[in-house]
Amino acid sequence: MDDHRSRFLQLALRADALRFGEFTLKSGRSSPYFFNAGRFDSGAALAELAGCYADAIEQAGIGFDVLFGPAYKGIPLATALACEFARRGRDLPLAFNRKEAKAHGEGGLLIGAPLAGRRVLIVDDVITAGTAIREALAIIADAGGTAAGIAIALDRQEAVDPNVSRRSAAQTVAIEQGLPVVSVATLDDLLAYAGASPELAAQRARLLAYREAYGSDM
Ligand code: OMP
Repeated sequence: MDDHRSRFLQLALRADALRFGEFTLKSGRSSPYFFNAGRFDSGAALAELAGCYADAIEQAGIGFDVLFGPAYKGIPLATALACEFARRGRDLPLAFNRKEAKAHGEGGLLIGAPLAGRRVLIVDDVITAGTAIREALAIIADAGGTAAGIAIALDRQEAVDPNVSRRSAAQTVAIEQGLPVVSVATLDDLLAYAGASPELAAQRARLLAYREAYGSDM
């Protein structure tokens, strides 16, 4: 497993961002695990997380000009990543959106660097069915930007409708939009990690059953 993948999983478990139990997802599915990026709630945790994202993005070799963090969870992630790239010698423009348009002051839905005419890398937390990512793609198109790729921490590798196709939501977005989707880690990585970790041995069977029911075929 790539170093950034295991570093990320260790960090997520330590920060309690990755939890096991029974959780209802946005899709209505009942999941034995949940990833809550809000638990990366200190400067050190965000800096370490940003290092994992930056490694994954650099490994994928995506060309882009600006980082975009969709509200809300993408905002601190994209911001921390911009700081990490600057630390690595690359000062990138950064933008994010607000969920409700403001009629006063500077107005509008976008904050930060302009997206128009630029190749935009979306930075978000997790992909399940791909709904949040599609919303971000629409915001970028409306602002005159061109999406260059999507970077997420965790790809849950779920099929939108397993009875129709076992293609994951991330694969579907990648094919439909012709965009690279880079994840720091995937459910497969979590399963591999759990397989080698005695503390997670009990969780592995439930994760496997969930993947059997909803997982993609890749
Ligand atoms: P999709 O929009 O279905 O791709 O799901 C992504 C969103 O689901 C995230 O932005 C979260 O709001 C939420 N989510 C998590 O945060 N962590 C998970 O492990 C699973 C979900 C989810 O509801 O699927």
